[in-house]
Amino acid sequence: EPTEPDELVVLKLGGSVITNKDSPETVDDEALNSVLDAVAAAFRNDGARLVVVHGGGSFGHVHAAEHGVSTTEGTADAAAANAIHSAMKRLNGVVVDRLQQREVAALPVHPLSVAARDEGGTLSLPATATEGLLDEGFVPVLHGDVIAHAGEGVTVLSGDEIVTSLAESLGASRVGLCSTVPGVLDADDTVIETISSFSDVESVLGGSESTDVSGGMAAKVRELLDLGAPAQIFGPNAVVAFLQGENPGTLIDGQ
Ligand code: IP8
Repeated sequence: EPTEPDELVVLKLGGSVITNKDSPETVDDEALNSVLDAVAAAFRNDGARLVVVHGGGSFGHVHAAEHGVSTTEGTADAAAANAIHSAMKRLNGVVVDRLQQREVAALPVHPLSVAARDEGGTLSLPATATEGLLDEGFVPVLHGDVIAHAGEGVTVLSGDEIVTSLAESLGASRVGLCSTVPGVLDADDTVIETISSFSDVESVLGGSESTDVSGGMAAKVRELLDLGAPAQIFGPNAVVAFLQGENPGTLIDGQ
């Protein structure tokens, strides 16, 4: 059935979907345009609430690697931090502009300006700005970024962490992750339809817990199982289906 007007949907566009990973700071125009066409076609500005989050791809990750910055390894070098942040803002600008060209009321929200981690790495991402924009009928577009990290300078905040945090704080009804793969794949490369506990997929994804939150499907599935909302992982061709309330790809629902 179609998305209810008061539903809040969080949609993440994977960095490797919308950029060309092999070439620094290159948008994959065809892929990005087709995903944004799908958002514009399926999203109704009339009361439906949508938050878009995107990853870094060949923008943030190239600069983060160059300066040795990750979700756990920080830098106190302001120029390095700004190189990563500026690259992400350039990608974010492209996404926001192209959504506006498609009559979607998109506006940027930059995590560096609002979020931080404590000494233990626990994230605080106040949703005030995002929620205020939603209430005014805008579509907030957030991005992976660098943020203050107590004792570390800045560290990387991944798009997946933003999705999990905002889904909880805003009480999202549904979460969608648009990835380069059509879902979570089993040993025969068949899309797994539903995952309701990690033991369902432990043999396929491996049991070891990844320490890098932005690395690996196993860590992603674990995080999504803990969410209060159902999540879907699907490929670029399934954005319309997801926004129309269908369950493409893999449904991850631990509740
Ligand atoms: O691509 C990280 O976001 P991700 C973005 O969602 C940066 O892991 C700054 C490298």
